[in-house]
Amino acid sequence: TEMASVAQILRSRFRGCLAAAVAGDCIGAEFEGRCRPVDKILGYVEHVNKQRGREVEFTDDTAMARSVASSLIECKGFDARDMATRFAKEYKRESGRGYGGNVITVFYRLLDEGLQDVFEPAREQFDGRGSYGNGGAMRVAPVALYAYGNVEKVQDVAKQTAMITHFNREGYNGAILEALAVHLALQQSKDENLNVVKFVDNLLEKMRIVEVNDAGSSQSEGQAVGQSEDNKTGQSEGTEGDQSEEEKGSKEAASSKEASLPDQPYCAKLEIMKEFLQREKVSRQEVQDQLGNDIKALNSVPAAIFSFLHCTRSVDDIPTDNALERTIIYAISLGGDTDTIATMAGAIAGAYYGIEYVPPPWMKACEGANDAVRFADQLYCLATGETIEK
Ligand code: F2R
Ligand code: MG
Ligand code: MG
Ligand code: MG
Repeated sequence: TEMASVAQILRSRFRGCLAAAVAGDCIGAEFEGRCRPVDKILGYVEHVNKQRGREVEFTDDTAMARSVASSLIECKGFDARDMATRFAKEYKRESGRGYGGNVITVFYRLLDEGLQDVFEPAREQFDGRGSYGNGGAMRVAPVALYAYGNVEKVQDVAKQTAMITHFNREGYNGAILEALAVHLALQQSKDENLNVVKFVDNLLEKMRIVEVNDAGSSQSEGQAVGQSEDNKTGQSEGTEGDQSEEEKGSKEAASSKEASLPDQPYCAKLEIMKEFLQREKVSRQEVQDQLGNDIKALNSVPAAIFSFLHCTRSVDDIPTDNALERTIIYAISLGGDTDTIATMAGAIAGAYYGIEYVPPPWMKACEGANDAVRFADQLYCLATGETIEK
């Protein structure tokens, strides 16, 4: 029936999202911190495709995404303490997955059973500024699946899950943006060509509100502030200053057409992205220079979203008809934090194209790809209330 096929398509997209995220991490990890010509990446992909039995291993990106997914599934919702414990225990179990240099000090503190406030270790990172790394964004895809259909919930839970380790506004806002991109990809009809400019406009509309709302905090000056309105954790930092003054400033910022750094850094990058997408040609150098390709959330989430949108069309030096495969190869070809940019681009592309686009040899070669399908099915049941017939 028609209903069944709508459900099947959505389920395929849930699976595609988490499986392509795993593939992006596994394949991208080979190139992390490096910038290699596309030929080398294509050669490596061929090697992965021929892999017999031996797995291409996932890194911290997938390890943490698995904790996000399993926590949401086991708790049937977001429980900060449970998720924090899973992150820390997983790190203790396999500490060699290539974790960020500072986040591991958060894990050690989270293992302390006497810890009262699970957000405290992250808040105290970098003298109270919090981490601006992309660790909150790289693992957020399961949140967009769990909160499917409720954009407020997507944003709120994305922020909370990120804040367990990343209390800096660039860190958690990157997670919100990545989750919104996955959310939006899931909603797009595939009956017509994707309107990539409209896609960015949709993200801009949401991120404008997100960034204006915490631009009033003094966090960019080094003060960790920021809790979502209806958080369950109870603690608040209390923003200083006159509320109405702040609101006035926010309104002015919202109405100004130019997104100005540093108050709306993600909006500024989305504006650049929109300009790139309207052009006939964009060089990798320009993308690296203007959107970034490093370990900061601000310098990797935009690159991932751009990779997805750019690769809805053919790319000269990537000779594949499979747009999901093209997205992951292109994301890796940007260099820098390749596993993380490719995992985030993969999550968005998978949510749009579905599991059918994830090459079967990748499903075989990439460690954890089949687990991802299982997590996706469980999140699908949780999000829709449906049961899956085996
Ligand atoms: N760690 C890596 N890659 C490097 C090593 C890989 C491996 N060992 C190998 O060589 O094969 N990748 C993974 O880390 C990224 C996610 O990191 P996350 O979770 O955000 O970590 P952290 O420690 O919070 O932040 C990362 C670094 O950013 C700098 N930083 C963050 N906030 C800062 C602030 N407020 N002030 C100054 N510096 C700040 C620090 O240097 C942090 O160590 C992903 O790429 C994942 O794949
Ligand atoms: Mg990694
Ligand atoms: Mg991390
Ligand atoms: Mg990385």
